[in-house]
Amino acid sequence: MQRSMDRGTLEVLSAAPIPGLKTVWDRYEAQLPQCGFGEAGLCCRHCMQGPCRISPFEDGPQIGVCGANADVMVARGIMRAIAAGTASHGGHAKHMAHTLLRAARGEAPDYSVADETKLKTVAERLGIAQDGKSANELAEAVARAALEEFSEKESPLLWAVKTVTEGRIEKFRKLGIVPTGIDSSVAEAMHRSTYGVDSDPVNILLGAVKCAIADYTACHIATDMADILFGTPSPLKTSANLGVLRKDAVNVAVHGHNPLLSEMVVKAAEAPEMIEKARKAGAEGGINVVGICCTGNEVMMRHRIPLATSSVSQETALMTGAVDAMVVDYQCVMPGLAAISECLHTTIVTTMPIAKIPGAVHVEFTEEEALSKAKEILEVAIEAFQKRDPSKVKIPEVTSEAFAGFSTEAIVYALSLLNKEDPLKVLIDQIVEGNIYGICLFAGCNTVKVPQDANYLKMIETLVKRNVLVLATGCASGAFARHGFMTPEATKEYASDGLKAVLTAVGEAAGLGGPLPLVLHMGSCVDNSRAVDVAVAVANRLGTDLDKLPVVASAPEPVTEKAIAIGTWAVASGLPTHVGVVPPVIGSKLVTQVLTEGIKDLLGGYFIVEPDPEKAADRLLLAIGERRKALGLNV
Ligand code: BF8
Ligand code: SF4
Repeated sequence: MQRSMDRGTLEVLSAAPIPGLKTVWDRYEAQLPQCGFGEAGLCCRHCMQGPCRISPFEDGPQIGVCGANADVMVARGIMRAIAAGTASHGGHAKHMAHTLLRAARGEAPDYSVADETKLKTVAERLGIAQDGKSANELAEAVARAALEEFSEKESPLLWAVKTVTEGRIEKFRKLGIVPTGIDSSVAEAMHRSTYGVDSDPVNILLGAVKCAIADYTACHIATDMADILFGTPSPLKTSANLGVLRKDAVNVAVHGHNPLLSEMVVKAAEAPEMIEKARKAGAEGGINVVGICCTGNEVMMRHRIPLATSSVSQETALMTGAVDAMVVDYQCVMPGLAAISECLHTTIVTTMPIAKIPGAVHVEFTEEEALSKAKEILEVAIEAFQKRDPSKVKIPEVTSEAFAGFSTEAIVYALSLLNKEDPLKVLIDQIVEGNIYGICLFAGCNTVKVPQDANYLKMIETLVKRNVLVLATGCASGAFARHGFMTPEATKEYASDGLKAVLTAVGEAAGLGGPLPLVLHMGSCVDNSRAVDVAVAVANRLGTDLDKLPVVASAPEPVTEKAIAIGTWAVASGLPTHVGVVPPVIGSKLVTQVLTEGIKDLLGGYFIVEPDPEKAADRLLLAIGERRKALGLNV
């Protein structure tokens, strides 16, 4: 099977400096054929009377030892995946809120409020009084409000109810799925899905959606905290793909998710004494920080740090022989990296007490000593650089220009240049005219099950020909950035006339001297919350709800439990949401029916499961068309 569509990835895979290194693709092939029960969601290990499997054929067992049938097993499996995703985003968000609190109290001196405007906006949204409060006092109040969201409260999660439409909240209330705590929702999902608790599959699915709404809350908190601490992104130009690694510099790849770490690494790499140390070690170009995965997106959109590669191809960065240190925090960091680094000079630096890797150097990162820890990490990188073997360095000469940093605020600002009083009207008018047929948010990962990026590339081509405005986050951003789709040139080349005219008008008003990029980079996976903010603003401006808007979402190459959680809250937000890999639900007709059809009656959103990217794009266009028709717009 073709492994990737990315030239950088393919070049490294075909001509790695050390032959024989095994990657995710080799390990996947070794796993084939994968377990059919697992693929269908028909196995359960929730108790020690198991494992139980349900036969997809009528003559095999149809219930587990305890009596759980296929519907219960599949629904419980999905619920646990969402709980794990929520725990991950929640852990990230909590970490950030704690840091903001410590920064506000002067206990984390390397962090401070970088964006007071955002701080005030968030405080106002939460109803926190601002009179006479200093920035630190306000930050403390906001951080405390965020931390209160984690354990069980007596009231709904503030970040959920204050950031979505009233119509949504009303629907959630009616269904009894308004979460009252992020961590408590995870705990509830685990409780409900353990041996002998909830065995009504529809009730389990509603519980799963409730947990997914808690996940949304966590994502939104993470985005807000990051903006307050590090600034709200605005558009900037950088580059992407493995060609951003440099022969003449100490290459440090930041990989993982939380900008608390990557921000400090970037800052430390700019410190004159660190540059000097790198030069003394023989790296004339100093220190070159590059990003991988979501933390890469975070520093890309705030500091122009180039993006080396994305999740599925993370090992190829090491295989160039040019990465001196890969600095990781948590999530989407493959354990397989260690085996590759052992064959090279690269040091993997783990930094979090909850995420260690045998064979890595562990430098425990603390908020209290953040910058000095980041410098310690760079020392490790400089030391590794001195062991780099130039004969084993093969950096593909592949880079694409990429514009990043289209936060909600940046998008609204750009629109305001065309209509100061009512910026959203610009967008709404274009939707009404059909110059923007609809909006598609691409999110999620790259998977070994699809030639890397293939689904993204096929889908975008069809969508932009039909005037669909494309937003992207996470590894979806990475895919489009690496292929040159986040450029004005791509707009000129691929967008159809209506879309091109809109992107050009806004881009020129924003002083870009040309169109906006074809794909607007909205950030990391937690920043899917930014896309919701845009949609909510449009819905509120129109006095309607999210499930009426011609807005859709797609995760064409999803991998993680986090992606399942996000996909589910996209559906809860009212969006038709495409997934390009069949999730482990097909073992239950009932669960499949509820998630792809039945849920539409309850929440307006629904899943579209379609592995064929061309058909998927057509189905998204149909979903957009259906909504346009209902709004009385031309189809
Ligand atoms: O949170 S898109 S592979 S890196 S899960 Fe992971 Fe998927 Fe990438 Fe970021 Ni998101
Ligand atoms: Fe089997 Fe039920 Fe135990 Fe699951 S919970 S392993 S289905 S007995």
